Amino acid sequence: MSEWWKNAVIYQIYPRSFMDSDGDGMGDIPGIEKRLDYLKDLGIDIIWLSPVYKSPNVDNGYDISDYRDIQEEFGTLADMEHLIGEIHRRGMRILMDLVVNHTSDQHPWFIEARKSKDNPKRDYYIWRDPNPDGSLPNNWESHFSGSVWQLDEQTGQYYLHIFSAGQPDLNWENPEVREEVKDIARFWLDKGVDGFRMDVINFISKVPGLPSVPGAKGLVRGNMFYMNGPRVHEYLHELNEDVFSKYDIMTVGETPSVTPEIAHQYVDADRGELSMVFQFEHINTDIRGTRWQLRPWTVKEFKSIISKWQKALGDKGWNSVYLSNHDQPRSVSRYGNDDRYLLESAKMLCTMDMTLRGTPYVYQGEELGMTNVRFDDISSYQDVESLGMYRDYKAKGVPMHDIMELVYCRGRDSARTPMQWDGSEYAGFSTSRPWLDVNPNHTWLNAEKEAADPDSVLSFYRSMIAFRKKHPVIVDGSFREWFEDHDRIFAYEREDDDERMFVLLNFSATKFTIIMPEELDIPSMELAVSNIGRKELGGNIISVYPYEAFVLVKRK
Ligand code: ISL
Repeated sequence: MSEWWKNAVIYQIYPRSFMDSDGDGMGDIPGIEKRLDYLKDLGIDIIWLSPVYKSPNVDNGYDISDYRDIQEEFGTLADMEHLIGEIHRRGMRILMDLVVNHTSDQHPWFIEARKSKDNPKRDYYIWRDPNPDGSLPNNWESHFSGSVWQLDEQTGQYYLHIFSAGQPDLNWENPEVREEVKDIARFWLDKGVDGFRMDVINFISKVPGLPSVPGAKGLVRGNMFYMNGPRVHEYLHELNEDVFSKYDIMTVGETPSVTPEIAHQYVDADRGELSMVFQFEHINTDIRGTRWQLRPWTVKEFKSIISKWQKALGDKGWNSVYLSNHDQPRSVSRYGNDDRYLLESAKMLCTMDMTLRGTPYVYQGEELGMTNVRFDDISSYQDVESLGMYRDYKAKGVPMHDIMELVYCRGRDSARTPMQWDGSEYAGFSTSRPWLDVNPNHTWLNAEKEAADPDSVLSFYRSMIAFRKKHPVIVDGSFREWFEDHDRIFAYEREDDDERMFVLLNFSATKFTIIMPEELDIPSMELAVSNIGRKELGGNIISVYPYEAFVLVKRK
């Protein structure tokens, strides 16, 4: 089967924030359809749609109550079928988000399951009696604050929810659950979708007995007992054998806590599991443990992780390349400079994404250089994770100023403010006030303005995506890092039989001079990309400007 996904550029749409077609302040499927030409024009090959299924929206669609139907606010199943057709008509492909570690507590399976201990659906979920002393079954902390256990009054047992109580975990040990998942996958594949992004797919196998984390005081993350668990590969292989391998599709697993060694087990072609995974190591370089525990970020650590993955999943396996998504702060605010060097740094990050080996993902608005938002009051925020932290930290007496800073720099709503199409009141996203307010900077940072400006971030993305497609060395070539010990620049060389490419990225607001090693033979190379409008490099001694990025090429 061809591996079309290796050459592709993928664009993630967060449907509620992309485009509203009916003026209710909520993005929808017909809205997406209206903007398909924008994506085609950008050079996008594949669209990944965050969940659009029926959902009570405890976690914005990541809590699904009907996998075979569409959330009313987003449209109908017929709208979705039409969208799939329109995407294909433009020569693009579509991935759906398959969220099957858990369902919504409003899913008919769970409604049945909680009715009685002997209900036929009971074993679709994970239930435990309280301990004899009345304490919780174990000490695991939910990702969204509090315990992972919720007491179900009717039957007197607890059910497991790694995320919110509205997201009970499915019991994958039950073969009926696995058959249900296969049926859901087939349902969408038969409608023509081209694959899946699989939500926290490495959480599906729990260590038997669900042991408490030893030696911990209070609640702690039980990661080691459910991430990359004992049967996860068996389950994924089964899914692949029975369903995925029968279609010409791609799959990308969301897998927090994987090392390259673990990732190989998910993605190597001979394993028959997934096409690629999202690893988290490079985006965890400014946090410890959970997203709310900050630590200083360094270029050195960040680039060493990226290099490690480039080398490890080069010839065998495959990388995904991404800096942001609907769960992460805006990339330019996090790794670039969203103030004085917004333009330069957004383009620098784009240069990296489009020249690394792996499939690059652009998260909606990243191609405009959209930034984090700072709303004054917590009431402007909607994210279940941020609000959980807010309640917990407030109760613990953390100063309000510190809590809000965490919301600003780490909260997920920064990535979820509506897409900035133009400078009008609701950013051209909607004709009425959106479900989450627009970022006030939409008056000057928006797609309409950028489309008309050859020097904009948007124009740069378009040209870099086209550049990537013209240079197969980016997809197939080897990767060699240069200036490993430099604490501001990330530099690397890509090479195949036809071409040699050198990329230099300045991750700082500092201007400095570097001397290029003779071995690189810089004077023989041609300047192909510059994010600051450079016309030439000069010789081997180069003045590097703040957040500068350039790419040099040489045909062999
Ligand atoms: O620990 C984390 C955040 O504190 C992350 O690892 C998080 O668990 C991970 O990003 C999972 O995200 C996915 O599943 C969630 C959903 O809320 C996210 O939007 C989704 O991307 C539960 O379905």
